[in-house]
Amino acid sequence: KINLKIDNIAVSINGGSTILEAARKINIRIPTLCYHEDLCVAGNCRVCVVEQAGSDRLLPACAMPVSEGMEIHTNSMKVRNARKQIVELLVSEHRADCTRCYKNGKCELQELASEYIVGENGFIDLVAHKGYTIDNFSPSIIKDDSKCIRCQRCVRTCDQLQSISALTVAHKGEHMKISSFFEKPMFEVVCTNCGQCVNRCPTGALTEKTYLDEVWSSLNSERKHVVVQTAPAVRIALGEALGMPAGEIVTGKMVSALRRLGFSSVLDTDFTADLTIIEEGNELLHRLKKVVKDKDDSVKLPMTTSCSPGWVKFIEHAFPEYLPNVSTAKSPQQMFGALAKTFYANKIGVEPENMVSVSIMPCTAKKYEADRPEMRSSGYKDVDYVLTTRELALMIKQAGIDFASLPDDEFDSIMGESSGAAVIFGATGGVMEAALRTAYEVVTGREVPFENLEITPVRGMESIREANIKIENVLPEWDFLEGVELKTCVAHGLSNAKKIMEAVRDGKAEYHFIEIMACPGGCLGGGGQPIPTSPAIRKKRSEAIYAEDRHKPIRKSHENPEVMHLYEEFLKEPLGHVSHKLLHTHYTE
Ligand code: HC1
Repeated sequence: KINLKIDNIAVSINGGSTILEAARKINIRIPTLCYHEDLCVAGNCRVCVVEQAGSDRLLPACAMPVSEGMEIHTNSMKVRNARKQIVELLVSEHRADCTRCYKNGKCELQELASEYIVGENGFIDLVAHKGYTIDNFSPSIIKDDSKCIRCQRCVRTCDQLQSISALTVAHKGEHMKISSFFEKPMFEVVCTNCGQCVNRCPTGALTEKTYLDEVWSSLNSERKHVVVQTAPAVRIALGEALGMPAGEIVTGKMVSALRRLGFSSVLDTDFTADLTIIEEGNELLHRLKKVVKDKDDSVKLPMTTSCSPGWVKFIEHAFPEYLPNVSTAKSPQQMFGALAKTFYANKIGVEPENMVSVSIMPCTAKKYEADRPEMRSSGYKDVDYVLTTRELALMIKQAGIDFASLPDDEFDSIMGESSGAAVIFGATGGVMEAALRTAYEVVTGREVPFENLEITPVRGMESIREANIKIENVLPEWDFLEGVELKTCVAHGLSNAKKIMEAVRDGKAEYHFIEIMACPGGCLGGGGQPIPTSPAIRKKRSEAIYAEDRHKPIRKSHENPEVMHLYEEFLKEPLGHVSHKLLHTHYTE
């Protein structure tokens, strides 16, 4: 342990910790901008400077390790003056038309500018003297260079967490900027639209593309029947953007709010998450049969999940030779969209052209997914508009709804029922766990013992997790699986996905089934979730997801009565003709 004093308060902390970590331990707040808990330290913005007794130098608290006997002052005149100058300089390089900015009120630079009373200052307005670009070609992300303070959180996110490097640093000195390959629009480079950069950008330089106006105008159109679906991970994070603590489950209030906003049918992506398990689980069993029993080498294993659109885009770019390994099952969002404008529209007597399908997602890549040409199997755009959790919170605020005092409501029926297995889709490992709960029962004909329902080896925040499951005592039709050890793997964050795929490619890992989610923590840490999304917040959201599963009366996808009804009445059988038309697709390089 290292002992030091910060603002005359004694603190003891492990060696190797930084001054910032020591200060946080004793609840002293040091402002930061380039620092982010998920990323390696850059120490380039200097907003976190502190003074060390006996030294003339100011030290960056985020980058400076503690040492024995150190005496640090975080609030001396010298520190305050330096910070104020740094913030003034950053503001002078930033197009500070805050009232017209999407991040107004949620911008970290704006908060510091207000804290340090940065009004008129001695620096010239550099933005006014520079050209800048606003790239809004992507269906998911807007990049506005005039708002960028070059902290490089986005660059480190894209490189370290996601292994993409769609965003890089270009030029030097005052010309330095955050750029893309050959300064092309984000839409034309390898960006997966995951939005992790958006979630970490301290200003309005990277924001989601919003479709709020389009959704409001649909809601105000008398001719339109507006159907909304809500992703598993929205219900455990939406409250954060509306003043509630992290980890609060707000499913019922969210449903109430959506009704008050005027959505005609309030339905659940969790319903199609259950459906995905049936379709994708059957696809896995079908592939196992072809490979293990029929020795058909045209069928590929390991099979990977396909519900995370950032992951699908990643594999298209980085490992196109493995596209046949991606499950053909569409994501729950897109299965929902395809069913909404066919099965559901028919059920409620609405012409599909008069239906508007909106989804509320924790994810910016879902906006891109909905725009993909493959996603029009109803004959229309299956999902018209995708809003993030943050955008829904904004709608609720705009409508003047006091969210905390809303009563708990239930989803509408037909496509609103779901199991606990569907809810856990929102956490890394959840799709795998949900699939295993169902596969066990299908293959053995026996119920999963209650004490084994929670498959803990695939849970948690470890970046890559494996679980090998010996298949025993199977039903006669699955005899080729008797004694097979099913090898599964779960990874979250695209840098971990890359490691897994390299291991598979190099013959260093043999799996049957791999779950990959593009975002750290899975969808609960999605790019469209409330900001901030820190490791501690992801943990709380994850606990909430598993609590929601525990409270559900049905915890296995194949026991969802509305899904069973859908098969009886419409789909007839898993992987059948209708499923192939509406619920499956193939991805291309
Ligand atoms: Fe996800 Fe999914 S879990 S991809 O993370 O399979 O976004 O929440 O909606 O589609 O169900 C996201 C979440 C989400 C889909 C489901």
